[in-house]
Amino acid sequence: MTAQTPGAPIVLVTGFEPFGGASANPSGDAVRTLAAEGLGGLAATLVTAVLPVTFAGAATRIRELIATHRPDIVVATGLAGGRSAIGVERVAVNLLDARIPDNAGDQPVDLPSAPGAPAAAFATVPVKAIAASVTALGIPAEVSYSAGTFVCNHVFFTALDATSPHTRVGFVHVPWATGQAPVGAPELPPADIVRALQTVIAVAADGAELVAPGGTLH
Ligand code: PCA
Repeated sequence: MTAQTPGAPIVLVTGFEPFGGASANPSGDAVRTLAAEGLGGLAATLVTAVLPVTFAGAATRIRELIATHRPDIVVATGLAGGRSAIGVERVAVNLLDARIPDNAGDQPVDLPSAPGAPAAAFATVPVKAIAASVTALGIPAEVSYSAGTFVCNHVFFTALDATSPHTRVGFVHVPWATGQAPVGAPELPPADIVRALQTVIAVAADGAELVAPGGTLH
């Protein structure tokens, strides 16, 4: 879906369909809500898509979306079931190593995401500023240093590979939404996930990074 605002940045936001036997994926749900409700006042041309959880299909689709819409900002999102905080991914690796089959039954092992490309690439959105702004809303958020080696990482790496360095590209993993999580797994209210994504996009559009110590010790 596309909502036009002439002269404003073009923002591509993607989520995913359910996978791994689950009946819901909060990332796809949040992206559908964003398409319906907008970006909370940010002037932008919003393009949204819910991607299939297939290595081949998702990568093809994100390349097509980027070629068609030439976005200034790409924020791809996916579910990280088991995490309790919004995870602002800093690193995409050029590696497919699937612990479970994708929704097409493919299970690539130790293959590149983009043959010939470097081993890894960094997000080009201000990850520390994004995590701080989401945290300031009272929603748990952190910079994450691994988007895994499944379809989310593949889409993240592909989006970085398919765009020029001027494009701001980020990936955000979200926890289960309330009522969806397996027993004992952390959840966030769906409205918080949507609000967090609106903030991610606003801070990505602003572009300024926070200069502050971060990282992890292990
Ligand atoms: N999460 C998976 C794939 C789709 C999704 O929402 C991942 O983290 O790779």
